[in-house]
Amino acid sequence: MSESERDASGTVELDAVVVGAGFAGLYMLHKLRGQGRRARVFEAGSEVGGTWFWNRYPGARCDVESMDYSYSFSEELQQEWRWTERFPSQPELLRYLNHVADRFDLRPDIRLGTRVTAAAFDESALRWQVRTDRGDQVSAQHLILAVGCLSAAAIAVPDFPGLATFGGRWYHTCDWPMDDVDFAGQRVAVIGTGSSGVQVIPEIARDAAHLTVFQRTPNFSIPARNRSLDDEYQREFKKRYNERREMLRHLNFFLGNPRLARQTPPDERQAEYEARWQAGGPAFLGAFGDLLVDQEANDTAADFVRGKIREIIRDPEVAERLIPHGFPLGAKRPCIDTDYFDTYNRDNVTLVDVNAAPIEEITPTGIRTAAGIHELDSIVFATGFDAMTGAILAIDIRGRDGVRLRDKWLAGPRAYLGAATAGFPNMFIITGPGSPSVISNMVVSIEQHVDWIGDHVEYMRARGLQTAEADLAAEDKWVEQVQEVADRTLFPKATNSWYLGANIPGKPRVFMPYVGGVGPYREICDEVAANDYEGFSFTP
Ligand code: N01
Repeated sequence: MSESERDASGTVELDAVVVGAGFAGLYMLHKLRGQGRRARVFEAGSEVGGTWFWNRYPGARCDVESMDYSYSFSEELQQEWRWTERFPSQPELLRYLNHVADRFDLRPDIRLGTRVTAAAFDESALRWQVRTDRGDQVSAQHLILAVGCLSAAAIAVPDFPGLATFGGRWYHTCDWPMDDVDFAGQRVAVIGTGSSGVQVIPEIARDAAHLTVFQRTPNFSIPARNRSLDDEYQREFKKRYNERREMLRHLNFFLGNPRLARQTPPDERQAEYEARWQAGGPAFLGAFGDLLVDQEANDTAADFVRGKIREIIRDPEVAERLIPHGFPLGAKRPCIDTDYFDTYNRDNVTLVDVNAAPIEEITPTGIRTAAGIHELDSIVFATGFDAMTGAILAIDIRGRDGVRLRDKWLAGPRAYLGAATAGFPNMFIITGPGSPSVISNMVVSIEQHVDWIGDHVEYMRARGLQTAEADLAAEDKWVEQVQEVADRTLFPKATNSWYLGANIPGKPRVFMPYVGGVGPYREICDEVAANDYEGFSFTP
């Protein structure tokens, strides 16, 4: 930090502190710089990239297509960058984000390897006082949380007795070592069959002597049908890039295909599912407009996928154990895989249903379930995250009257538009709980939030306003609206999903994302802005 930015006490004075240097933090910094603001990003990782820095497990790949899962804010960037595959791998995404950091010269304002530990709103100065684990003391008008919804700061490792005694090595998919891990010749366990488990399982099965998968809830998974992207495809795509981006920005989640499954003759419905299964990817869920709002419609798609699982897996008993039941397709985040179900046809793979044989303890040499012991050399936890709130609450954030955010959110997160919370002036959350976030293309939602927050900050600067604070009434109304919209869908029917915080023992069960679609959400945010940020109070 330059000396000119420090006051007499050694505190650095800034316009904004941004926490996190993933997709959200990098663009937020670029935006603030463009507005002439002095901003610093603090990032706990030793490189930029956020989720794409930490999740370096074998097979880590995004399930949104590369051409769409990328920034649209720079025409030059989107024209220049060349993606190599339909679904981008973690290394490619990390290269992309490093390129963005260099191309826009962002690095001078990013402090890597530095974790923000505390932030307190100083009511006399009307500024945030921010502290890091490396002793930084920073004072900023705005605190912008770009910590991500599924963050390394909030990984979930179940509290199995005996883990500390395990003599082999253990890993979490989101805290993977920087060096390659060699499982050759090893007996390996993977616990968890969500998106991370579904990606890592086929990779480890290929390398290990034996893989045992510990499954609690079988998941729906659609084949990715990943492929390389040729130049011709990209040239054509890029000719209409802006049209495509505009369409993505205004997407209504439930209007992917206006046809309704319930009104479509069964043979045509099957043909539609088959075509989408063959095409691969998350577009399967857009097959019909009623799949996420009508249980009977959903059953037709879910049954189709169940049929596919039975077709792929040779052992009918194993197939039955892998078939999801009890929640609608798409209500828990569906997985997109490469060779996932096929992996269970291998001789070196065993599936353990932990509902039938619960894990009792981890011993020095393996995992003991109610049915016996599994001797192991390595254990991989693909057990997910304290999603959407964990990384925010890992920071000791105190607002007006010293109120801790952790206390305010004790019964679940509350944020106006999912972006600001009453009692915490000038604090913004990029893709926070109550915004479309994880039920959308994250990059589209990040860009929308960053632009909206940037405009909000600029609005305040232009009028000489010191603070902006979400009104409690506006916040309460929004939280209610998020719930109402969710209740019109099948999402809350998956009562054990991380969308509800159900994977974390003791976490309040509140449906966190806004599922009304990024288009309608954008309109609401734009209207709030056009009405002088209705729902916010300002101090001059
Ligand atoms: O985590 P998860 P994830 N004993 O919470 C199981 C994104 N993502 O890291 O379902 C036994 O989905 C748990 O079981 P259950 C994406 O948004 C994207 O896989 O709670 N098992 C579940 O099977 C995704 O949704 C990509 O009953 C236990 C698994 O662990 C999100 O990240 C790739 C257990 C956790 O699944 C999270 O995915 C990867 C216990 N005590 C991630 N505790 C792509 O873009 C938990 N489990 C492709």
